[in-house]
Amino acid sequence: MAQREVHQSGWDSKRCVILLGVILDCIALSSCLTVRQSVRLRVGLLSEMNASDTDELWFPQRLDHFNGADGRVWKQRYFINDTFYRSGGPVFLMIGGEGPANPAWMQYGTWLTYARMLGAFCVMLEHRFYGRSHPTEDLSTDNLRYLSSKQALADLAHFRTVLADQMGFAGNKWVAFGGSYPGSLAAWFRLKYPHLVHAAVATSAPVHAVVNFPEYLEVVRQSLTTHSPECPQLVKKASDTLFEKLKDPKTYDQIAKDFSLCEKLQIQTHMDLAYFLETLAGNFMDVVQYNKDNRQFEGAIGTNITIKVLCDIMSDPSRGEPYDRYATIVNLMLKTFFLKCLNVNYSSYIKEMSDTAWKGPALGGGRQWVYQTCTEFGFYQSTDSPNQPFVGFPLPYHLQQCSDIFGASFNASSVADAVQQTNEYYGSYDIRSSRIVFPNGSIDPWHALGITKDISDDLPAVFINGTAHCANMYPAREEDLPQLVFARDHIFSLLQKWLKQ
Ligand SMILES: *[C@@H]1O[C@H](CO)[C@@H](O)[C@H](O)[C@H]1NC(C)=O
Ligand SMILES: *[C@@H]1O[C@H](CO)[C@@H](O)[C@H](O)[C@H]1NC(C)=O
Ligand SMILES: *[C@@H]1O[C@H](CO)[C@@H](O)[C@H](O)[C@H]1NC(C)=O
Ligand SMILES: *[C@@H]1O[C@H](CO)[C@@H](O)[C@H](O)[C@H]1NC(C)=O
Ligand SMILES: *[C@@H]1O[C@H](CO)[C@@H](O)[C@H](O)[C@H]1NC(C)=O
Ligand SMILES: *[C@@H]1O[C@H](CO)[C@@H](O)[C@H](O)[C@H]1NC(C)=O
Ligand SMILES: CC(=O)N[C@H]1CO[C@H](CO)[C@@H](O)[C@@H]1O
Repeated sequence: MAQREVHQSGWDSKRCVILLGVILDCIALSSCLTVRQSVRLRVGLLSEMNASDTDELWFPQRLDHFNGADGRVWKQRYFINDTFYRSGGPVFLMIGGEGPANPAWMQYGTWLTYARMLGAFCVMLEHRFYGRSHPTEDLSTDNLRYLSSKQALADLAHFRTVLADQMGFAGNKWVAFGGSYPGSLAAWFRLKYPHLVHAAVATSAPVHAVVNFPEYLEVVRQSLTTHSPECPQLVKKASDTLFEKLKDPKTYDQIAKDFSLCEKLQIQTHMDLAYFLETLAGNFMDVVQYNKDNRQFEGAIGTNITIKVLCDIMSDPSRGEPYDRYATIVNLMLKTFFLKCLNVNYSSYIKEMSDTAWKGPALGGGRQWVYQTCTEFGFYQSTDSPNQPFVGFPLPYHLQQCSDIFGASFNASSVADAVQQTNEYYGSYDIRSSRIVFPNGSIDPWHALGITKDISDDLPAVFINGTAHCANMYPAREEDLPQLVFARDHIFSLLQKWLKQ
């Protein structure tokens, strides 16, 4: 969910070739942080530049699974690792999400530990429209009609069926894995295609679609209090002070200097204002969402910036007023991500998001993911709750982006209808299935839309006190919290039990 990040406009850098995006995904690769509106999506380029030792393979898929008269096909990317496979063992299917599928997951990650112990064959399928899986010649709004979770599940079903035939895995038990949006897909794959998948591990999965998601920032506040009760209060003071200053254009030159903006600050519309404020809040959103996650193997940078680092700065009186400390954090993030300056130009953001070329900013998946939020999920992380420290990016700001990027027919009412339809189709929290486990981390803002209580013995939640987004999927390390170690072991014992059923 995730997704934050990225955006070329937000962060001007040579290193961050991609950007723009929102973050959600746990298995995409993040090479730099950016900031975005709705959801945070993880994006990465390193996977494109350094595709690792795992070979790319290609699978033919139909463009439209729901129209038998449309015979158009395209090629979907996937990866396999058969190192641990023992005859008759299970097949583990890692589901790709809203960013390029990162082949590093074919070599690292807790699922491979499980695979070693259970003799599993491992395969990862990239999500249509992300990474190198290009169903259409470009990303025009018209072509994006073939981008949806339903089509993605149908891709998985067809892939699973054909691969099972070709490789002799029809009698083996298949297990779906995914984190964040792909975690939801893992649960939904089991739900909608129970004959094809025996069990699922749906990590940090937001199963409830919702237009307005103010709870995200409430959890950010709560997670900052794990440092100290003052931390979110100081953040609030800083963002309130900035908001006041922004009422007077005479302050703009100083603000541009304090926050190392790339251009003169110009606030002509409420969208410009909201975009600037959201970009700054995004630092906190990203850091909280991935706090201490063991992501270096993916090529992630800045993983040493944690809640503690940000809150230590916010609480340090030697760094001036809270407003100055807030600016210090922006400068720290710029330095960490090798960026010269902060770009907060809303029009240039919209321009990038409107680029329909595969080679453009869309490489990271930002345009595609925003399309999915506008047509399926919402998930808009607004400041509409009073119980959170940020100000200035309410729901209408997020909805306006759907129209600004995709056209006037993508508006508040179409998004509301789409979100309702998603919940009708998948059942939201009311999942009727079996053998799905739902791990959730208390620090992760996405848990607010996840399954956090056992639905039944066969649909258990696994609560991990003190961890962030998808922590249980990353490789184990020495300093892991005992409850994280326990959660990994517990998920393993569930898999062991379910594979005997
Ligand atoms: C991938 O990156 C690693 C470390 O950054 C480097 O050692 C390796 O040579 C790169 N591989 C390719 C194929 O570029
Ligand atoms: C499969 O995983 C093992 C264990 O991490 C790794 O050593 C091996 O290189 C991987 N193979 C491929 C083809 O990715
Ligand atoms: C994070 O790591 C980078 C690279 O190792 C280092 O330059 C930087 O000082 C570290 N930042 C913090 C806050 O620890
Ligand atoms: C913002 O970007 C737009 C389009 O890229 C450009 O025309 C405009 O001059 C920029 N605004 C500022 C303040 O630089
Ligand atoms: C919103 O979009 C729908 C089509 O998606 C259209 O029928 C409706 O008129 C639009 N509403 C407004 C206020 O533009
Ligand atoms: C989570 O851990 C914190 C601190 O370690 C503790 O205060 C809190 O009670 C725990 N919460 C739950 C639900 O176990
Ligand atoms: C933060 C949060 O919502 N955690 C929940 C995760 O799931 C467990 C059930 O296993 C709940 O008790 C937690 O409250």
